[in-house]
Amino acid sequence: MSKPCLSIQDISCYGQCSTTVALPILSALGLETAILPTAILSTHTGCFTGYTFCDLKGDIPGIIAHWQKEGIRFNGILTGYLGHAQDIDLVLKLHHECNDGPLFVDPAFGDFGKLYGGFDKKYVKAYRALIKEADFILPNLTEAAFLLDQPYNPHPSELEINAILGGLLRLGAKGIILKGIGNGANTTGFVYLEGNKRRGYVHALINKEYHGTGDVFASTFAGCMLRGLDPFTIASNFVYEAIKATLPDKKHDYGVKFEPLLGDLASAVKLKLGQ
Ligand code: PXL
Repeated sequence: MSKPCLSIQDISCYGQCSTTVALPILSALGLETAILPTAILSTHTGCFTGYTFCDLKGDIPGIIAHWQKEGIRFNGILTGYLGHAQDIDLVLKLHHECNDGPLFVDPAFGDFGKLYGGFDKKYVKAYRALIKEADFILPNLTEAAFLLDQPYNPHPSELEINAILGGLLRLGAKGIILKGIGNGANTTGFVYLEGNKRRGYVHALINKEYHGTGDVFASTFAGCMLRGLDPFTIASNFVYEAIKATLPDKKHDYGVKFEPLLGDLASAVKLKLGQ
């Protein structure tokens, strides 16, 4: 029985984020996928109002029990937006009992100094258990600030970045990809820390915010890692190109147009395999 990569996050039926982003990206990278939807929303919560929210947490224990009965296992787990603090224990159960690969955790609970609608400090507190178990965490500066229970600073100095990384290490994080860090006013990027490896990745800042870019980044990162491709360069270039491809459509700001670029991911895999 083959072992798919399991994506655990909500289904936002409309809005180019979470599951509808993760599946095409992982598939373009040639990975078999499985999903565990934590909730179904009519849209994401970012720039829509009046969305529906169907909490699926009651179904998850039965799904896990059935998978275990069937002997289903995974070669990696990617988590994004979870609807509920209880989902965290269920993710950990799946990781401990059914996963033979890395656990990638994109906290996906806030941005621009604020928690997304529906999340509170209790959720953040519970989330620390997941940070401790993850092989890779991909927080932005907002999520890092909440995890460390400290004020949000959108432009931290080098010293402050080191303090954030140190704080996340103390929470038990292993590989940290801290997003939203540039090198001067006109760039953005991320810092990666694992053991004594520390690298910064920057690219030109495009001055327009889109929802779902974190999800595109996390899926590409996890998929490339599982395929043995360079996840750092490929994931940051992919997000950058997707934003660039979206800019001409002024009415499209709820997500990014990554779909025309999926062929590039498939080509990267082919090149790696020498086909
Ligand atoms: O893109 C992250 C995300 C995922 N899922 C839902 C969201 C958001 C961000 O707003 O609302 C439901």
